[in-house]
Amino acid sequence: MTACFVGLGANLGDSHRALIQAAQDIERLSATTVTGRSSIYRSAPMGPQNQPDYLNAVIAVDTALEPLALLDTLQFLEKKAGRVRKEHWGPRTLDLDLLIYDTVTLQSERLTLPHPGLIDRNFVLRPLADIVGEQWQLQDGSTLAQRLKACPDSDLSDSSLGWSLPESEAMSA
Ligand code: A4P
Ligand code: MG
Repeated sequence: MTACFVGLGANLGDSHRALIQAAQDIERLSATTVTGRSSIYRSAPMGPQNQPDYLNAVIAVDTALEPLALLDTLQFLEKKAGRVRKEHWGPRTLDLDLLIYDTVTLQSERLTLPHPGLIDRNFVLRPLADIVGEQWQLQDGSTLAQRLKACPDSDLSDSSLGWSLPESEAMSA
């Protein structure tokens, strides 16, 4: 099994439900376990500003899937959530980024590891730090604390939303 981190983002439709569903779907994959979940954050959009705020989170995953097979699966789950690729950095029902796959570094047409956006996005670094702690080191030796300090200061707050739907909503699902 290999330790990975997956970034979740959504800002169209029922984003909270989309994040919960994605984490559940990943947990149900064969030879794959979700071992940690960050808080769920609300963040101002990076990129085009004429789109709603995002919900962002990170989950830790142990998997036997190879990197490209995991990416295929994440993209399948994005599609299942109704994701349509239109505008770069545009609004989306679900975005699943493979942030880190153990110590693998890779630069291919389909997959870059670690994810290139990891180091300068507080909506990725903050939730990752929830799981591994701020002193955790990235592959270049820098800590999450250092990266967070150097990160452009964009609006980010804990949404106080949990990883299960409120009972009333769950019953109507
Ligand atoms: N790809 C390469 N490496 C990876 C990887 N490690 N994980 C390729 C996932 N995908 C990877 O991604 C384009 C291609 O990247 C994929 O086909 C895959 O093969 P995409 O998700 O289809 O396109 P995109 O999302 O428009 O572009 P990009 O550059 O991936 O954007 P990001 O990095 O996903 O960012 N603002 C806030 N507040 N919160 C957000 O979560 N997200 C984005 C999108 C914009 N603004 C945001 C947020
Ligand atoms: Mg993406």
